[in-house]
Amino acid sequence: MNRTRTAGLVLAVGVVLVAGWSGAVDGASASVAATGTHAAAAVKPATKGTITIKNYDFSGPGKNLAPGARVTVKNLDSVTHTVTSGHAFSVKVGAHKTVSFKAPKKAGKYKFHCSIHPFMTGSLTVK
Ligand SMILES: [Cu+2]
Repeated sequence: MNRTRTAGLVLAVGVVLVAGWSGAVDGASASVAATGTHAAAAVKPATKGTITIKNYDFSGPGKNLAPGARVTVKNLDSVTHTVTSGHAFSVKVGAHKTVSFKAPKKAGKYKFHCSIHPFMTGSLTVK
């Protein structure tokens, strides 16, 4: 009887190990949600990001930025644009030019727009 119980335990440990290899490090009891949390924690805020301007439209940075991260702005248009977020940051980018600025040090979501073409909007998140 003892032998059967031991065999069962070994089997259970084996299942835990297999679960560990598939990413659920907390063992067999780890839920799908816990795996998701682990995946999110693995994505660290980036120390640099890029905002691309094309056809009067912002794209990027597309990921969370670390405080003070270097943000590169590429303007592919033939006109000047700005990347402006109130007092947090504002840079002017000439036609076909690339500039960079430092993301704010304070965590938060910063909406920005082009002060020349206010319909152009985007956002970046500092985490
Ligand atoms: Cu513009």
